[in-house]
Amino acid sequence: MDSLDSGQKFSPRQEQDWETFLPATDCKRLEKEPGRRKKLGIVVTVVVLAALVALLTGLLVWHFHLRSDLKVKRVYIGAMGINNLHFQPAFEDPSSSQFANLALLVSQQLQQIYSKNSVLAKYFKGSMVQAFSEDSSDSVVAYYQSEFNVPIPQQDSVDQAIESLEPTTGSLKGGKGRALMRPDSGLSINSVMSRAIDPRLTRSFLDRKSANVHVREAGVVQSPGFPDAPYPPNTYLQWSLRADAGHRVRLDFHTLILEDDCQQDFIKIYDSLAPIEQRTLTEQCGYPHDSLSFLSSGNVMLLSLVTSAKKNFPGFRANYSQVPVSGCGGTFTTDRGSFLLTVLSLQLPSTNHVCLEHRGAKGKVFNEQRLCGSKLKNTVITAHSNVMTVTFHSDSSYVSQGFTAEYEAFVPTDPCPGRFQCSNNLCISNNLHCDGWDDCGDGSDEANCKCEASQMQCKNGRCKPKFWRCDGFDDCGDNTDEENCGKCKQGEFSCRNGRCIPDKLKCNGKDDCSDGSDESKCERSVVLQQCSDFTYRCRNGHCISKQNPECDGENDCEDGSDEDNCDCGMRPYRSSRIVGGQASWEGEWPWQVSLHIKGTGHVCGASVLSRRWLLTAAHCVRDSPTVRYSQADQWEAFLGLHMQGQTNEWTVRRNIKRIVPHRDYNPSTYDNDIALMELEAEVSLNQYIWPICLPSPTSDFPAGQEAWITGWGATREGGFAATVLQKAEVRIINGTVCKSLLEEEMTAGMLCAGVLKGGVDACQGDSGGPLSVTSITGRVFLAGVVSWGDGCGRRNKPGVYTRVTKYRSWIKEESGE
Ligand code: 4AZ
Repeated sequence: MDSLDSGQKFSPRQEQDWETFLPATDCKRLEKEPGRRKKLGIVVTVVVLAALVALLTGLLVWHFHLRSDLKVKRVYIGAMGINNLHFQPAFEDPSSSQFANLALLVSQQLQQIYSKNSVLAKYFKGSMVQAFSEDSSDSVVAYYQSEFNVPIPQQDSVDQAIESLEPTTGSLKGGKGRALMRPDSGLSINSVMSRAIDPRLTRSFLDRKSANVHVREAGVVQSPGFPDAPYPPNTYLQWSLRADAGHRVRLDFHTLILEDDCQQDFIKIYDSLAPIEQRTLTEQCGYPHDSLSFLSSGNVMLLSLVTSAKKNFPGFRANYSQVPVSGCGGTFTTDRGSFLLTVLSLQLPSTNHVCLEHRGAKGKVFNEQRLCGSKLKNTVITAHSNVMTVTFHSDSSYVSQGFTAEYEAFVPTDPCPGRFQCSNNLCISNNLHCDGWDDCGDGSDEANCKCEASQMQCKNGRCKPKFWRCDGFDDCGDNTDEENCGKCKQGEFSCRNGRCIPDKLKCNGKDDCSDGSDESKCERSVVLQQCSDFTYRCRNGHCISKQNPECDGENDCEDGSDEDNCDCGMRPYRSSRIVGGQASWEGEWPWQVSLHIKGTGHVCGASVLSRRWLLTAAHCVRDSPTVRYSQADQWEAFLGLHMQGQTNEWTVRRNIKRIVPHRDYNPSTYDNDIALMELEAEVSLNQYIWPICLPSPTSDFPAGQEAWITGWGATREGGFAATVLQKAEVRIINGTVCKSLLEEEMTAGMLCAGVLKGGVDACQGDSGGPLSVTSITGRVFLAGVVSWGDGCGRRNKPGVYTRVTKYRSWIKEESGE
């Protein structure tokens, strides 16, 4: 109706336009005169305005791009190797006279270097020495910052000039003895490396602080406030870590929880005392779940933390220590062993490599293989004699974390005694051969397998359990387990009850299968003559053929009831533990609730169904000998929460008025593991608090469909709960497959989901929380409630969820939602 109204509003203007072309009387012309003058005035104003805008644009372009006198500050950070000075402890102390004297010499030296370059000489402003350290041969490395005032168009040429100061790789080969320059200052320089500083470190609003830490005594470094308060906003913190001479700095992260966006908050670790890009060991943000351990190549390391104004997280805690430099290289004569080399350059393919030489009896190299980059995992190099030499080359550019290798001697006639030999020469345990999983890394342990009676043979040679056939999931890897699944002939549709009907009868509005299954997964909606277990029932009692028609934006029922109550499952204004998961964005899961026992903290998850009702697991609200979990007054619910222990203006805490566990909940089988919680007072819905959609009883979540689990539960079996809300992607798993994998009883009220390879799962503390599935329209539906599992993240042990479709009418009866 609205659009028709607005159409009518336009008609009087049309009449007026027509009038101007009509022959008019004088009096009419006089009436029109003021209108024409007004029009002329508007035209003149528009032309003048356009001219002004063009002028302003031209001025701005000229100002920023063409005005050669407009200059910007450019800061370069660098390191200079001085090989005619021995390091003294006083050089560590910026207030000592030795530091000041040497800093002056270095500054003069830099000035002299820049003065010899016509571009740099013109724009150089000054240098400041920040620190000194010692290199492996006891001489000195100076870290400095040089500032230039550069006309905007000249920035690139200054960058190039700075980079051209560096000695080439070739000159470095001469090593310490080759001096780059011997200036008047008496310093002999064997290397200079400088680069423009990371612009995120030069933001003017950052509050800068630095600390010097000697790591001789092992200790802890952590972000301010950790773990009780979030780190401060708009800060740039630096920790300069020094070990004794002949030692390396080791840094092991215990916790790291930062904002996910590295443009805002991040840590950066350098193999240096200055933030030189090429010396970056790592940059991290968010909530990485790999273990983070770093080792310096020399006896210094720089750790920096940069934070933004918003979204401040708990931060980090890391343990530092020093480890003696073990002599590099050596000869291994044992049959088996491993060696480790850290902080080396494996990022530049052409100049950095690990080289494995294979020498014959007279030392002649007859096979050389170069490995570089980051794809060395599972690489096996085999020598055809009893000697192999590994050499490592690292140039002066980028650093990285290095490699670890295991070696093993073998009898050529039997390379993997008692074990299976993969095509890539890896030896694996015999029982991993033909177990259905790629353990070699190249699939060779699963190729050409002779399958057992209980297994099916995939076309690619793999064996998979027979009951995985036709479960809607590609288990073979080449989809052969999902081919020719119906027993019916080509051109026929296979009904759920096993009957075959011609394909063309599918979705014709008639129940040709006699179980409704030919009318249940249709794209178009047809009102059916009969309802079945698989068809959606509208409020008027009619059933329609479309699959999952609820809240998909189309009125499929004649009464429109499939589009009622659809203020759910959307992330309203989105901008932008779980085992094996990752941190969520704030507001990413606005239906996620944290249920706390008052005074104790987080116990279970739940989902927001409406302003008043939450849905959780019945096992969360069963009394234990010590806690009265079934009593509403023991609980408090946190909605709009992102990080445990840190509420903000959009977090809402509510007491619980009533708990309604399913009356048939069975604590020994976990059957009917579902409960409702009524809030004492309604909550307002907003960006951070929003209901999830409930699926209709006939909604289908087929095996293989992607789903998400979210929660603050343990991040590994037996581990600690997460602080930041975690998310992980899993898949719905076929019920038959699931029953065979789990020893306990599975009921019709349960649904399995997980990653059968293991490593991704819900865990203790996630119970009651959502298993959510996103529909094609982007709406999120609650497919399951986290219920139980055989441990967490174990291989072939999917998680078990309460199947919400089974309880749709129970929810309606108990809560009205
Ligand atoms: C629990 O204890 C729990 N791996 C929840 C889910 C799973 C295991 C344990 C599934 O709450």
